[in-house]
Amino acid sequence: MRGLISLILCAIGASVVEGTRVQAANKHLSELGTLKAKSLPKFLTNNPLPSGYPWGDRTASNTNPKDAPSTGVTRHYDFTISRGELAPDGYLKKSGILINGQFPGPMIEANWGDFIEVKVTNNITGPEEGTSLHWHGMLQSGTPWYDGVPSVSQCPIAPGGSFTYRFQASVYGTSWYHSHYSAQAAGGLFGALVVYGPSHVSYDEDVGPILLADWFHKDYFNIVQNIMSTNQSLWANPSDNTLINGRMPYNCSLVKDGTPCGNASYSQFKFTTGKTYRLRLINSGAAGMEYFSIDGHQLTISAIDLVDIVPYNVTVVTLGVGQRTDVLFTPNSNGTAKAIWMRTLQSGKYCQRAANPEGRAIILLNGAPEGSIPTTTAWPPPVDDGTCKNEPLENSVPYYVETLPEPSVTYTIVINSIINATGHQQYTMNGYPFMADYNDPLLLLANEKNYSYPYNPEWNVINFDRNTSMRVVIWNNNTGPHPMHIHGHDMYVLYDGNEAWNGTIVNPQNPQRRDTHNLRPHGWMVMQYNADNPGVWPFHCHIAWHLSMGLYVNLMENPQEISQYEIPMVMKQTCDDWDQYSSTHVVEQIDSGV
Ligand SMILES: *[C@@H]1O[C@H](CO)[C@@H](O)[C@H](O)[C@H]1NC(C)=O
Ligand SMILES: *[C@@H]1O[C@H](CO)[C@@H](O)[C@H](O)[C@H]1NC(C)=O
Ligand SMILES: *[C@@H]1O[C@H](CO)[C@@H](O)[C@H](O)[C@H]1NC(C)=O
Ligand SMILES: *[C@@H]1O[C@H](CO)[C@@H](O)[C@H](O)[C@H]1NC(C)=O
Ligand SMILES: *[C@@H]1O[C@H](CO)[C@@H](O)[C@H](O)[C@H]1NC(C)=O
Ligand SMILES: *[C@@H]1O[C@H](CO)[C@@H](O)[C@H](O)[C@H]1NC(C)=O
Ligand SMILES: *[C@@H]1O[C@H](CO)[C@@H](O)[C@H](O)[C@H]1NC(C)=O
Ligand SMILES: *[C@@H]1O[C@H](CO)[C@@H](O)[C@H](O)[C@H]1NC(C)=O
Ligand SMILES: *[C@@H]1O[C@H](CO)[C@@H](O)[C@H](O)[C@H]1NC(C)=O
Ligand SMILES: *[C@@H]1O[C@H](CO)[C@@H](O)[C@H](O)[C@H]1NC(C)=O
Ligand SMILES: *[C@@H]1O[C@H](CO)[C@@H](O)[C@H](O)[C@H]1NC(C)=O
Ligand SMILES: [Cu+2]
Repeated sequence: MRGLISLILCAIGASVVEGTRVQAANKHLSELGTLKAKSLPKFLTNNPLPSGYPWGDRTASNTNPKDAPSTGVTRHYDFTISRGELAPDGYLKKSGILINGQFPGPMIEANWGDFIEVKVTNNITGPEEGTSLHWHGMLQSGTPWYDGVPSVSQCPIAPGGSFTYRFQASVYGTSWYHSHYSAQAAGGLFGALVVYGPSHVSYDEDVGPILLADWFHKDYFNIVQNIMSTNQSLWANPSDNTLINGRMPYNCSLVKDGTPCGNASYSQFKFTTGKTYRLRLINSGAAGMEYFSIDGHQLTISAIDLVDIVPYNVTVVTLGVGQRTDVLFTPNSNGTAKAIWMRTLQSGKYCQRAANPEGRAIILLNGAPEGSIPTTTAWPPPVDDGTCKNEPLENSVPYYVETLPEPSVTYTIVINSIINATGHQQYTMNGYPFMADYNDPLLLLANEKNYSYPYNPEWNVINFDRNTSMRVVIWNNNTGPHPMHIHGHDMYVLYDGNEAWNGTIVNPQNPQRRDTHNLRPHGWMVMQYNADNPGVWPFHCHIAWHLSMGLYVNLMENPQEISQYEIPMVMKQTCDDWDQYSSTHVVEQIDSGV
């Protein structure tokens, strides 16, 4: 009897301690998704220019969004990257990767044309890892070495080291940044990046970023180890939950191993009927496609990636990993609902592997009290036709018209998934999986006029040399969907389908442009981009695990001009530091490295 009582007391004691630990871990969550989160301004006001806007009299229609003004302003950020305990859904995950002790990482804000300068300090310990940050969608014209891809534009930032990125916010809209070192982003190493610019639509309030992401209870390193192992029963790694702005209570009755669970909350938003809100949707996940919707309301798409779109309505917005969509949302007063569900659903046979595919957040209408739980009904989910397709190209018309040039070369890439001779699964692009060499960044080699790599085909370089506009036909010869992302450019998307391309371009007078597009399982896409940015530019699938398995090529552009760049000394210093570190420590490169 005494034994039983002390057992009960002991269990109560433990649960209080564990509850406190969950709460402590939750202190790392950012204010995003809480009622404390501030709505965003139309622009940052500490440098108003005479005409009233930081970008002068440029508008969304009279100026190419890539012709940025020179504002002379630099926005400074100081990031320290560390491990930390994280339980955004209440399930106490052992270790995440945080920026300044925060998850998701701090939002970066700038006006169109400003420079963004971020000092990044690598404080990842227990165990140590290299790192680097990529600024998704930023063009890096004239600064390709600050693109943040280890083995391509830089050596990793060694443990204990710092590195300062400095680049222009030369396009405007909604984006994000994330680690490009192995799958660290899946450990939480990402945040929103917003560039204010002219608007072609009107709205009352900018709600700011809404990050949609799958969430894994296992450490990212563990998952990559499983995926890269030869044990096939470890290859499927379903996500455990789906977060909106880093929050979504886990169903704790699913916990079977005694892990502390609880004390998590939904993200909440306070809206008023009749007002129009701008929501900046970002799929910051590792693998799962997201279908975003708000019960009972249509949403008006106004931008896709960093490109303004002629507005059109949808009920469900499709976002592959890495993709963004800005939508306008006007709560209506139909019915009596005081609270509405916002939802993001990972769905579709090939588009996700999710144990809990639906993330939800609460919209409180017209002053409804905190804690109100909606009872609204979801839109019917998208029909699972197995394609994981984006919004139809036909519907997505860029607001600023850009004429498609004649391509100077048409190049075909075939994607295959294979099991190699040692029993590992890999993805190949034209026959080869990518494998990074952290110590020898391709851009720095090209700067030394070393731009043919016959000795190492796994660096997967396609040298487009002096071509002026490159058309690339991609055939996906496997059952995986692949959100294909290009660095340093946006791409015209000319075709997206289940059948081989017959040469017909969708909206040939003004094709859709974006930086990430979903390639369908067993499907085709055709993209084209202009040689306006000499460099070595990654083109890859944004699904973390596919990238780990090598689904990646480097597009080399104007190598002669790369050799003319005066690359800052800090790039060589960072490699010297990494060489020093890697010659005295074991660097466990368990995947492609990016
Ligand atoms: C929340 O945390 C407190 C300790 O701060 C604990 O007593 C309580 O049981 C926790 N609730 C849940 C649902 O885990
Ligand atoms: C560095 O990481 C350690 C361990 O995670 C942490 O205790 C410490 O606060 C971090 N330092 C900074 C400056 O963030
Ligand atoms: C493969 O993984 C499964 C699941 O963890 C495990 O039960 C099995 O022992 C492993 N097989 C080998 C050969 O390691
Ligand atoms: C939570 O999981 C349990 C066990 O599978 C299930 O019975 C229950 O319906 C789930 N609750 C919710 C709200 O999904
Ligand atoms: C709300 O009312 C408007 C105008 O009557 C209608 O167009 C819209 O479809 C309604 N929405 C819902 C969710 O019923
Ligand atoms: C699009 O949705 C908005 C907001 O719900 C609505 O006001 C507008 O009438 C819709 N437009 C069309 C063409 O359906
Ligand atoms: C198979 O792939 C793994 C993982 O990328 C790699 O380490 C291994 O060397 C490859 N084996 C062969 C024979 O290429
Ligand atoms: C190019 O760089 C690679 C990797 O450092 C090196 O092995 C090769 O010798 C270099 N080629 C030339 C021509 O310098
Ligand atoms: C264009 O790219 C192709 C494919 O890499 C290459 O063979 C060709 O030489 C390039 N043409 C020019 C003008 O650089
Ligand atoms: C497509 O995949 C099949 C096997 O799934 C393979 O036999 C065929 O060679 C592949 N085609 C190309 C062009 O790689
Ligand atoms: C080519 O494909 C498009 C769809 O992408 C179709 O509408 C058109 O009819 C096809 N043209 C021919 C000649 O097959
Ligand atoms: Cu993929």
